[in-house]
This record gives sequence, C-alpha cells and structure tokens, in this order.
Amino acid sequence: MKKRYTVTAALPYANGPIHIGHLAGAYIPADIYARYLRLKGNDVIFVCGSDEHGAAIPIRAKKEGVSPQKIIDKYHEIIKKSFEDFGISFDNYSRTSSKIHHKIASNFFNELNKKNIFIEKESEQLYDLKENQFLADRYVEGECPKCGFKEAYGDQCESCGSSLNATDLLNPKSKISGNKPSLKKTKHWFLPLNNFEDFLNKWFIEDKKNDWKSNVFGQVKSWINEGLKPRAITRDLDWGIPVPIKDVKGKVLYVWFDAPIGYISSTIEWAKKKQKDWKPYWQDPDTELVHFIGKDNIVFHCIIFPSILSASGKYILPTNVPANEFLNLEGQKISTSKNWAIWLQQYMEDFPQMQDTLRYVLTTNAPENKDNDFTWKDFQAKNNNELVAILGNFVNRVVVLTHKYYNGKTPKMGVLCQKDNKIIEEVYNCPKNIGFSIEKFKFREAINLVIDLARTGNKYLADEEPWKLIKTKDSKKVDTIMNISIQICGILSIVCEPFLPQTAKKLKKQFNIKNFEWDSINIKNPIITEEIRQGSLMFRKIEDQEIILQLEKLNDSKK
Ligand code: B3M
Ligand code: ZN
Repeated sequence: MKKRYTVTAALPYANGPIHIGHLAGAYIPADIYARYLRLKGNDVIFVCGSDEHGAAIPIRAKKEGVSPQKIIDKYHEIIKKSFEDFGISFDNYSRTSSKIHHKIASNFFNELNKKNIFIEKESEQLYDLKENQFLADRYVEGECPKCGFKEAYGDQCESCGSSLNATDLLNPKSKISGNKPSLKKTKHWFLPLNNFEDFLNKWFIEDKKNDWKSNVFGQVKSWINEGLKPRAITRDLDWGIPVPIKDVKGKVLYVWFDAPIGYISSTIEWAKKKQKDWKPYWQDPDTELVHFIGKDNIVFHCIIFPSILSASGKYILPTNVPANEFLNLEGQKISTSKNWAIWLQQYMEDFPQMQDTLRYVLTTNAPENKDNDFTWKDFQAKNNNELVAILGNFVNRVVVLTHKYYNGKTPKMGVLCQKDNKIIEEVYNCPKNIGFSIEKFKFREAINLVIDLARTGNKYLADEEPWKLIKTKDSKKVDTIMNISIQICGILSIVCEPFLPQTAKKLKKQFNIKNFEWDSINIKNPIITEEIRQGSLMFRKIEDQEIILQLEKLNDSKK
C-alpha cells in the first residue's frame, strides 16, 4: 500500500565541514530509506538543512576571527556540496537562518506561550565576569555528572548522551576566557517536561515503541522513568532567533527549540517551491514521520520535540527514530577538535568518483546497534574483495560474455531445468527480503543481501560454465544461462539504488533499464530485453600505497 512519509535527517551545525561519522550516523541511513520508499512508489519528502544557531556558531566565528554570518554562509555551502557529492537525495536542504524558519519558529513559540505551556522563571546561570557574558550551552565545558567525561558541554554530554543543564557540570570552565564561571540571575522561559510525563508515558512506553531500536527505546524509557525536569528554551545570547516578545532584549530561542522546527520550515520552503500543500506531511495522522539522527540527539527527538509537537495539538508525532550509535576511526573517537576524522571534501579529492565505495563501507559497517570502527584497511578490503571482486566482477562477466556470444543482444530464455527454476525463484525473492530489512532499519543486513545476490550470480555462472557449453551443441542452454544472468544484473541495478546510487545509474544505462519500481520486479516480468552497452569497469581496485598514504595523513594532521 502506498503511503505518505516525512523523512528527516539531523540538521548539521554550520560550524564546520562534515565527516564520515556524520554520514554513517544519520545521512546514509536516511538516504537509503528515502530512496527505497520512493522506489516503492510512496509519497516521500526527505528534508534537512543547516543548523545555524546556538553557541557553536559564534564560538567558531571567534576562532576564525570572522562574523557568525560569515561562518554559516561558508559552512552551509560546504556541507550542502558534500551532501550532493555523496548523493544524499534531500528534496530540500534549507537553513535555519532563513526568514521563513525564523517566522515559523517564532510562531511556534508564540502559540505555545499563548496557551501557557511555558513557565517563566528567574534562575542563576553561569556567567563570565571577564567577558561580561552568560555562558550558554557550548560556552561552558566541564565534567559530566553522569559519566565523568571531562569535556561535556553545558547542555549535553557527547560521551554518554545525557542532556544537561550548564549548572550541572562539575568544575565548569568558560570556553572564552578559561575562567571559572560565576552565577548570575536571569529570566528564562522553560518547557516544563514534568507536565509531559503522562503524555510521554502513554505515547512512548505504552503505545508501541518496543518495535523501536533497543538502543533508542532503552535510553528514552530510562529518562522518562527517572523523572523529567523543566528545560529552559531560551538563552542569553546575541546569536539566534530573538525571543518574539515585545521588550525582551538580548535573549534568543534555545537552538534545540528552533532546530527541529527546521524540519517543518524546510518542508514549507519545499512546498512553496513546488506549489504543494505542506500540511499533510506534518499534520495528517496517516503520514509516517521518521527522524534519522545520531545517539547524542535522542533526547531532543524522542522527548523534547514530541512534547512541543503534542503541545501544539496540530502535529503528528514520529513513528520511529532509528538513531545510530557512534562510528569510531581507527579505534579512536572521531574528534573535530583533535582533527581525528575523515573529512568528506578531502575524501572526494583523494578518491574522486568513488562516493559509492564510501557509502558501501559505511553501510556494511554502520554503528546500528553499537559503536563501530572505520579502518582504512577494512575500507580497502571491502572495496577490493566485495565491490570489485563480487559485484563489479559479476556485471563485467555478464557484459563481456553477452557481447562475445550475442553482440550485446539479450538472448531469449529457453526451456528451464530445475536448477534454473530454483535460482530464478531465489533471485526474484531477493528484492522483497531486502525491502523487509530496510523497513526494519537493518541497513547492514539489507546491503549484505545485495552483495549476496551478486555472489549468487557469480556462483551460477561458475557452476554452469556457459563458456564450455558454447563450444558444444547446447547453445540454447547458454541462452538461458545468459538471460538469467542478465536479469540478475537488472535486479541488481534496482536494488542497489538506495545504497549505491551512482552505481545504479551506471548499471541502468549499461543495461538500458527504464524507471522500474521495486514492486514491479517479479518473476513474470523480465527486466532486461534490450541491447546491453559495453562500459568501463564499475569499481577500481585500491592499492596498498593509497591506504598507507591515508593513514599517514590522518596521523600527521592529528592535533
Ligand atoms: N545540530 C546537533 C548535532 O549536529 C544538531 C542536530 C539538530 S537536529 C534538529 O549533533
Ligand atoms: Zn556523560
């Protein structure tokens, strides 16, 4: 049954370029999911945009000695380009500094404020006496009271994922002056999450969420069970969306209040461009809303944003939030400040045209249920032993043999023996099974099924040995073997699209495949009937020297 889906991927902070951890955590899984849903013929909107508010931006601006506006303009473009390079198929990539987003987020605040959802209260907040400034969120670092991690931010610990208040940190230090902060009274608007406990208990715990990923479900359940406290949703900062109340000066909306609303503004921006109605994507209860994020964003997407949405009363709530754990690099945590990362722009320079290889490795190795490690050796092995030796090799053999025996024309299938029937059955069930895995957010399992299909093809050719039969009188048999092999290539070109879009495009061109929907792959419907083009190899081998170079580069640039 066709459905409507709103798929979102976390809005990256426009305070730096993005690396493989970002891709693996949110963007590749989201893109696989969105592409698959589209191939199934669903009505899908896949939105994202740059997160351009919060303390992270002015902090970066200060470091680079430029204005915050310069920072967001620069990184918005860089990030957007990286997403394009890697084939992340957003329907809209917006930015939270846009006029439309400021308007939508301010309206949200006003609407909830009018409904008396918030509480206004004075509290003591951390203050840098030397800089005359409140230390919101990332302006302060200290020890996480939950796990002891030394560099936790004022709003969140990136190590254990806990959401914090700046005043919870042990031994806090100002990020600007390095001084120990003092306390100063200031007024803020709070979202009393304690008032949402009943709602969350019902929506999250009672309803159905045990079909969610266990890492997500367990974390959210334990937060709800621990009891929730009011969270400030405004800040004393001069960068962000001004609190939309007359006479309130120097205060902005908390970045985590406005950023998720960015998904809605991105949808509205898209709808305006396409002259469509955005409302069904956010307000029709039949729409499935799915947020793809990294584990450090779980609390915001599973507790705070749903509470805000439910308070407004008009919006649907997420059907699922398949958050990933973290990807490490060569056994160590990826770190921007230590420059321990593989930056996407750099990758593109070093491995031009090899986006799909990275997509492949990050998917087979995705941190779906636990943290996982990326190593350059594994990257090389997966490229050489799987993409080149299995997928590339199978397609190449089929193309070469078809040209050799039939001048590139697809032969007709002859009489089928039991063995042929068995393989046809197996092969044609494959898209269904891949689909099941994708629908369960098991992308590693799904991509392994794709490679298994190519493996099956290779084995079939090796077992049947058409190159021996062609020399005998049994040429009809060869027609059948080659036709089946060609159909396998056709199925591969469709089922690999969510994972390897560039490869799918090449395959479709080579095998003359028009747009084929996922569900129309069935045994009675041969995918390829036309002439097959000769083409260049789909994947290239990666040499040891290239990997040695990458490892040197990584270690040399570490700070
Ligand atoms: N910008 C945090 C992050 O990059 C944040 C995500 C916002 S999603 C609404 O980790
Ligand atoms: Zn912690």
